[in-house]
Amino acid sequence: MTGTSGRSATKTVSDTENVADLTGVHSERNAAWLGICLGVAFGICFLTGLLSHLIQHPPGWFTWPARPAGLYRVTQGLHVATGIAAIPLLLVKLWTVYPKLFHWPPFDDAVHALERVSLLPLISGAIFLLVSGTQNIFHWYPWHFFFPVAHWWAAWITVGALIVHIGAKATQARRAIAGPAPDGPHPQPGPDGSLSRRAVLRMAFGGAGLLTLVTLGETFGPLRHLDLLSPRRPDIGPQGLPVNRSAEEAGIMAAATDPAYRLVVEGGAGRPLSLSVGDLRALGLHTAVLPIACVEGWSGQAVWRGVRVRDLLAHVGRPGTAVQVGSLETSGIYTGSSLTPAQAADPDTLLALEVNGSPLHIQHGYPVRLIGPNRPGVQQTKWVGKVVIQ
Ligand SMILES: Nc1nc2c(c(=O)[nH]1)N[C@H]1C(S)=C(S)[C@@H](COP(=O)(O)O)O[C@H]1N2
Ligand SMILES: [Mo]
Repeated sequence: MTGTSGRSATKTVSDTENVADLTGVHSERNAAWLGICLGVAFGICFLTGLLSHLIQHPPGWFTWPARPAGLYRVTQGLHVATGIAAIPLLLVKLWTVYPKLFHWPPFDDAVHALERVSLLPLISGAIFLLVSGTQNIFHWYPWHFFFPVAHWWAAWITVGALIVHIGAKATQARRAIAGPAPDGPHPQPGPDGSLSRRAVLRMAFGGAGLLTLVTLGETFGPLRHLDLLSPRRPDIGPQGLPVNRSAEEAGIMAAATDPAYRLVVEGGAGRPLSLSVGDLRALGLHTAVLPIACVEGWSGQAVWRGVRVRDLLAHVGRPGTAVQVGSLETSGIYTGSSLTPAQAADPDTLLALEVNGSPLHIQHGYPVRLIGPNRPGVQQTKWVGKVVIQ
């Protein structure tokens, strides 16, 4: 942070501690603005991620409503979009402040020491979250840890360190952005050709904007033709929907295409039932327009047609209860999901037999898949083999 201030040629290193360095590549004014934007991005990312975790692992006090139908699509879309936008912001912020990391002496007092130590979990945690999140979107797992657990704990560590950092830097940041820009409305490059303060900011926000533009189409329909970087486009795949996990990978091919397929319904008022697809159709089909919203941030809307779960519950004499749904896929982490009483009672929660006007493609869960409003994609169980009434 030396030598870039236009204040005085005789300025010394210790001098800069008191007077904010406001111009040039390492400007404190930039550091403050980037910090504020990163704080907002990480804040949204943290809260939406926490929400997604609670929905998938609900503690006793938490219930996630079935409505509005597209809410999870929005919160998880925001989670991934803010994470992606944070990548260029973080890179430029680190570039802006890195000379400070070599500041000597390393700290002035105990509070300053705490602030400096908290940079380690802050920077490494933030990098880990953005890298592992991006890898997860691309299904690239070069590591040997379980992504959701590692991402979850890293988020708490990073946010803890971020709170310490904000507490320590708030006053300095406020001072750095107060008043008009010190380098005027048209800042020039430095005498050595280095970028102006404004050019550095443009690079950060331009990068964030561009990355958002070429990935947000994975969930936001009007931008789908610009969706160049994200791995899924919401309208590409069999029956106009993307496929994350194929029938071959799930190992259900034989069971799902067996003409003797029966849906087993346990826990009703009478004996367990065994329903053919024809028996299911006889219960009456209903149509619902619902998105599949994956934790990875992509989502796709479709017209589903199937038996209402609540009609099935009424049929077996157990209306208003919670339901567990099991897949023909019996190993791994996608073997089923549960419905709260409110979700099971929703008129749009279906055991779907058709999508977009034809019977389900094997890749979309033939012969029966669960689809319901406001559920994470991972809970929209494909190849349903069993319904257990709780
Ligand atoms: N049985 C089973 N159901 C499943 C999955 C799976 O792997 N196996 N994937 C889930 C996930 S993560 C999502 S996002 C949705 C949509 O995935 P798809 O595009 O593979 O259909 O289905 C869900 N249902
Ligand atoms: Mo998913």
